[in-house]
Amino acid sequence: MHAITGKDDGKRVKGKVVLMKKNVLDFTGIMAAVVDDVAELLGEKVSFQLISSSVFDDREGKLSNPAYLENWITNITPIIAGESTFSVTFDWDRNEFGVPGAFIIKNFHLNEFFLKSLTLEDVPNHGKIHFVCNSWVYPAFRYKSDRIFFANQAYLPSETPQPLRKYRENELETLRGDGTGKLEEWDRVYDYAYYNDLGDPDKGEEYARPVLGGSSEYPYPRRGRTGREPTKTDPNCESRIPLFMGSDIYVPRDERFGHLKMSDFLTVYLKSIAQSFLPAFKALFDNTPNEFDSFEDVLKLYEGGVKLPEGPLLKAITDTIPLEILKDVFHSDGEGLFKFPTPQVIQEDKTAWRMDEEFGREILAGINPVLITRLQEFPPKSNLDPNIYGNQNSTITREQIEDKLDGLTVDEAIKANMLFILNLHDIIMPYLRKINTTTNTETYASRTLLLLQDNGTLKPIAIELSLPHPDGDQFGTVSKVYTPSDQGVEGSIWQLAKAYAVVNDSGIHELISHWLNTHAVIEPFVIATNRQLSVLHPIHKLLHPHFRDTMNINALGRHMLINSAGTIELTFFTGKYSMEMSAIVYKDWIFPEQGLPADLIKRGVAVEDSSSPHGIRLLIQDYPYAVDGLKIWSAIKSWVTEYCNFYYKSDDTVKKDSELQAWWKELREEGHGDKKDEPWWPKMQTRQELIESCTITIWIASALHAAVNFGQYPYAGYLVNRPSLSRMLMPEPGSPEYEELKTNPDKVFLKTTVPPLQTLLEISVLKILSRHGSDTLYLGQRDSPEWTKDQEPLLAFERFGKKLSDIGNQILQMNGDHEKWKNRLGPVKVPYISLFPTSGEGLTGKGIPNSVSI
Ligand SMILES: *[C@@H]1O[C@H](CO)[C@@H](O)[C@H](O)[C@H]1NC(C)=O
Ligand SMILES: *[C@@H]1O[C@H](CO)[C@@H](O)[C@H](O)[C@H]1NC(C)=O
Ligand SMILES: *[C@@H]1O[C@H](CO)[C@@H](O)[C@H](O)[C@H]1NC(C)=O
Ligand SMILES: CC(=O)N[C@H]1CO[C@H](CO)[C@@H](O)[C@@H]1O
Ligand SMILES: [Fe+2]
Repeated sequence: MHAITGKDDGKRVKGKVVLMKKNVLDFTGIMAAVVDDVAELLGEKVSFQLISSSVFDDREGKLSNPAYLENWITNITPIIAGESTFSVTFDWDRNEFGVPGAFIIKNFHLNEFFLKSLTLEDVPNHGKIHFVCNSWVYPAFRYKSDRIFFANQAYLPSETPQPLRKYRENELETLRGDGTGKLEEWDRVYDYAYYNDLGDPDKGEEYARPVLGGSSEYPYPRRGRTGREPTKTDPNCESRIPLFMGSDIYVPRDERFGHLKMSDFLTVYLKSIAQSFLPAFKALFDNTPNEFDSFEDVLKLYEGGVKLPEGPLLKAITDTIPLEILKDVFHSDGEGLFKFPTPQVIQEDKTAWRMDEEFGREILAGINPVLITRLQEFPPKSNLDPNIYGNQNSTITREQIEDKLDGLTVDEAIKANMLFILNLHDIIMPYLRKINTTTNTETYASRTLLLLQDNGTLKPIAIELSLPHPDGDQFGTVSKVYTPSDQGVEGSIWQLAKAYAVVNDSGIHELISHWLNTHAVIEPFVIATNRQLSVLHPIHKLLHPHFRDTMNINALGRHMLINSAGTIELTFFTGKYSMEMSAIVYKDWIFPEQGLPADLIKRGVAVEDSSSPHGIRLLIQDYPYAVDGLKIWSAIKSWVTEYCNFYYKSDDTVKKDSELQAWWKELREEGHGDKKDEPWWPKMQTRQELIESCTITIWIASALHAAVNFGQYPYAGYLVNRPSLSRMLMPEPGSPEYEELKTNPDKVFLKTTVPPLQTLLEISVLKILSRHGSDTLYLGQRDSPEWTKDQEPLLAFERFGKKLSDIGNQILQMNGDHEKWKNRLGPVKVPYISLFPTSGEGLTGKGIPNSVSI
């Protein structure tokens, strides 16, 4: 018995344990209620042993006797539903044991539970000690080494108290694993693998996909290793597990979505779409004509809804998907009617998306505002190898555009920094022949020229659509240039030209700006950080919130979205070449250029200028993504600077930090191993390099991802505005479609760009991927106020939060000043809030979560 007297006898330490019961999501997708009664954890079911940070026992810190969960404290109102607090009392004679720095926990119960924290209220001569845990603790027999948690005091490796050093090293070894075997649910191993799990060659050759990563042909960032066995057909490919078992894909246990409602549902949402809706949607279009006839037809998806036909498929949906989800995702009545929320882009005005001004604005403030570059020579040239691709330079002539330059010549407009280009030609052209001949999409490579007008808006002045030459690549392109028109057939052709340019932009957005440049490139950072930086390491503490749920969403993405015949292949013009093309683009990925200032300068839309607030001056002043982004970037950078300077007083400390050096080496040589020989990697020899590298990492995981993710439904939920594939080429005079353009241009537009089945599929997925969960943490927030013990970093973090909230206010203020900032609202009247720092739950179009988690 641990009878506690009111008086401290110096031989006992009382603690509070917060843990959460296990919720499970069963395979039919129904949220099962709580499995465990927490009272079952009482009575020697869970043991705790403190480890001294100041007194040795042999070579390691001295260990206390086991203590067990005592009474379950029910008079504390839990912060989060499901949390339970227990007391625990340790025999701890301060003279004999000194100060606790870690503890070992053993779970002798049958089930795992989620351990949140242990707090020792009053350690004699020391005071409170807090252990942030946030980890699933499985029954002890599942582990090869004891589960250990450390107090929230950060230490550089060389400053770690001697008694904790061995524990620190052992824990990292556990997390690294031994590189062999199939990894299981309870495992915590972080390891690397190639993207060899996208295809399913055992199912047939058409489902095989090349291995991405590990070759110079298809370089790629690494993903987390699962250790699943190879396929029968191809020993280099990993076998896939059945689609419905998405929640069984291995990720290190604590990388799995937490236990709260929204996050758990994600798996079910995606699974429902892949497994149940797709067949049902297909059935729907077997019964009805296979095209939308008019824009009103499309609008019905949001207004009246679509009715799925009665039958086994509908029954399968209603039987397997909980009504709560059907209602939540599809506003379904549970009887076959599905309705989508009206995307913001058509909430105020149903036709404004067609205006040239809105087309230009979305290049600066839409969902892919990261590609526009300044035109610095005319005609635009190609960087493709002329020995292979012939002449790929643009065919746009001065004569075609000079009447649109407000009286300037082309050279004068270039000199005045007024010409810009959305140049997707080089990315797409090498794939175009394959796409056109082996997928059922047909499209062009595109260049869009834009003029910056006096009032700060961009006007598209020419769109060049190019195809590979029919006689062979070496003959270059067959290109055609379209210029604006709002009259008759020419006007309809111009609308189509814009749509083709958007099709290109949509594919590049999803595969490059979104998947590759945020989701995929960040995963190696998650893995390397967990393998090489101890939880005690200050840089681990800095970066960890920015990795939350990333491995899990990426694993789900590989399982259900970017896999062969998955949603992305079905809905984007790139078809089965989607991921392969992103590997080609990764060849040009340069880590230091992912930081916003460097990116803007590289694209020529900003120049260095020490007199400007962020050290650079924008050449398009009203560029909402860049204006808000630079503020966020600077806030992150000051925060990271203050934090790093607290722990690293000199460059020498950076050089001599053994974990930091091992981390950076592994990140370059393993995680981004196909880029290990690139000269541009920061060498991690100075504080400056550390600060810049951490700032870029946090920027990618938070703001960059938010800027390209949460506007997806608001803008592309009305797929007519952001079509992602095209099924036929531009109508030529004399063709039946050209005649139809004269009488029914909208029908031709829809036939060209928006197939109903894929549309339903895509907007369902976009809706899911654009929403925030109820437990999302935004930039400037942490899950525990006691994430570190160090006061100065805590104060700096508070300043960071304050700065972000000021930035939010500035964003709202600028959005209100329509006269001055014409690109923030635009004809569609959707304010630019993609980089507004916080958000509530749901489809808000704003908010910067800490991490790539959806
Ligand atoms: C494309 O344009 C560049 C720059 O004007 C020129 O150097 C190059 O020779 C052109 N390429 C071909 C194949 O004509
Ligand atoms: C968009 O890009 C794809 C592939 O990268 C290309 O095949 C397609 O032709 C492009 N579409 C347009 C309209 O430019
Ligand atoms: C910006 O200026 C152009 C050219 O004068 C004009 O056509 C356009 O309507 C203006 N846009 C706004 C939002 O005022
Ligand atoms: C414009 C173009 O290149 N179209 C070609 C696309 O592929 C089909 C099938 O090979 C050809 O017939 C088209 O000429
Ligand atoms: Fe995302």
